[in-house]
Amino acid sequence: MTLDITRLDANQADFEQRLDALLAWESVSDHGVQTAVHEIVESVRQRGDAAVLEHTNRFDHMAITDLADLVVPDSRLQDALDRIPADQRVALQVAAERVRAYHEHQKQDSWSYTEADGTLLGQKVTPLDRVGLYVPGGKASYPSSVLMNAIPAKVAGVKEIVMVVPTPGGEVNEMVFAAAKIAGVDKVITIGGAQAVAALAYGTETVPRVDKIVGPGNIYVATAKRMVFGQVGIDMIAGPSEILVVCDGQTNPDWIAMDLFSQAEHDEDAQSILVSPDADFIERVAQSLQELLPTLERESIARVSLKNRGALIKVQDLDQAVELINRIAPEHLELSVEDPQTMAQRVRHAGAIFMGRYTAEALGDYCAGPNHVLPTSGTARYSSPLGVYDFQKRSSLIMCTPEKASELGKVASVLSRGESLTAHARSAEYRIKD
Ligand code: HSO
Ligand code: ZN
Repeated sequence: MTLDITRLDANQADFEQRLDALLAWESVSDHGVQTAVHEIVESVRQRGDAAVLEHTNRFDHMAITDLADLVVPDSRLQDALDRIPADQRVALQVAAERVRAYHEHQKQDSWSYTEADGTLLGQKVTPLDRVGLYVPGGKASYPSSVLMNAIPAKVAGVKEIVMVVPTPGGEVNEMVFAAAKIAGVDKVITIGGAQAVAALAYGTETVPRVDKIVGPGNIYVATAKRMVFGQVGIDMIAGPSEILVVCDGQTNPDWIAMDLFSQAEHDEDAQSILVSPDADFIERVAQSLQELLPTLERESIARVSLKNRGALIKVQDLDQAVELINRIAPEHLELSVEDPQTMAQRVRHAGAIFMGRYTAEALGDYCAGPNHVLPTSGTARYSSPLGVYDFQKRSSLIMCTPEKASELGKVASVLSRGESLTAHARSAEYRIKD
C-alpha cells in the first residue's frame, strides 16, 4: 500500500488556504454528547455515590455494590510497583526524578516590598488544597501522563491528589498504579467517564471534592470538564497531539520519519508535519515513511493520521520555516538543523522546542524533564505547558500605614464618588487625617 500524505509548497498560490484546511480542528461535542453528559453530571450532583455506582456498573461493565470498594488501598499501589518488570520500575523512577527536578525550577515564591512610609504590598503564593487527576482507561492510559500531571502538583505543595482511572471490566493497568505510587498520588479510585469528573467536582460520600481537575480524557470527559468549570478549575481541553519538524536536510531521513510517526501513532487525528527547504530530502523522508510504515505496531492509526492531517511542506529557506512555525504554533517543535539555538530564539509560539538532531520528541514525552502536557491546536499562541504554576494561586497583600491610608483615602474618595459609590468614599474618608 502506498503512503498517502499531503505535499505542499509554501510558495504555491493557494498555500495559505490549503494550510488552513490542514490545520482546521475543532473538538466537536455534539448535542447528543452534551445531553448525555449533562444528565450524568446532574445525577452525580444529586445522588452522589449511588449515581456514580450505577454509571460505573453500566459503562465499565462492573458489578459493584459499594463505591468504597473502588478505592484502591495504598498497599495495592505498592504491589503494582513491586510487580512490574524491574526495567519499567527503574525507568519510571528515573523519569519521575528528572520531571521533579525540572519542575522544582518553576516554583513561584511569595514576594512583598515596603514603601518609604512602611506600607507593605505583596503577593502570597499558596498551593491548591486538593486536585483531581483524570487518567483514561484503555489504549490511551499512559503512566507517563500520571507522572507529568501529579509531579508538578506535588512540587507546588498540593496537599491531596485524588486520581481517578476507569478499569473497564475490572482490567487494571499495573504501570499506571505503579506511576501513581512513585508520583505520590494520595488516593486512587477506579472510576472514569463524566461520572468521575462530576464526582470530583461536587464530591460524593466516597469521592472527595477537589479544587481543580487535570488530565486528558475522551469527548465525554472533556465535555464534563467544560461543564463543571467554575465549580472547579480545570487545565486545558487538549486537542490531538501534533508535531512540526523543521529539517535542513542533513538529518537521517529515517530518524525524521520515525519522529513524525511518533505523533501519528497516538491517534488518527494526530498531526505530523515536516518542513524543509530541501526538496530532495523531503522525497527521501517520504521514502522512509513508506518503508517504515509497515513496521509499526500501530500502522493503521499512523497511516490514517498521516493521510488526514499529515503534510510535507517545502519552504524557500529556513527563514520561511520560522514564519511557518509562528503561524502554526505547534504543540511540539523539532529543530533538526545545524544551529537550533539561534533558530529557537526566533520562535515565538510553540509548546515545547526540541533542539538539534538528537533531541527526539519522544525523550520529552517521557523523561527529559519538562512536561508533556502542552498547548495544542495553535493555543501555544497564548498558553503554556502544564506546570507547577497551574497548582499554585496568588493572593494580594496590602497593609497601609495611617499616613498612607490618609494619602490614598483622598484618591479613593474622588474616584468612588465619580462612580457614585458613596459608602466606598466615606469608608476611605474616615481614615483621612488633616
Ligand atoms: N505526546 C503525547 C504525550 C505522550 N506520549 C504520552 C507518549 N505518552 C502528548 O504530548
Ligand atoms: Zn507522545
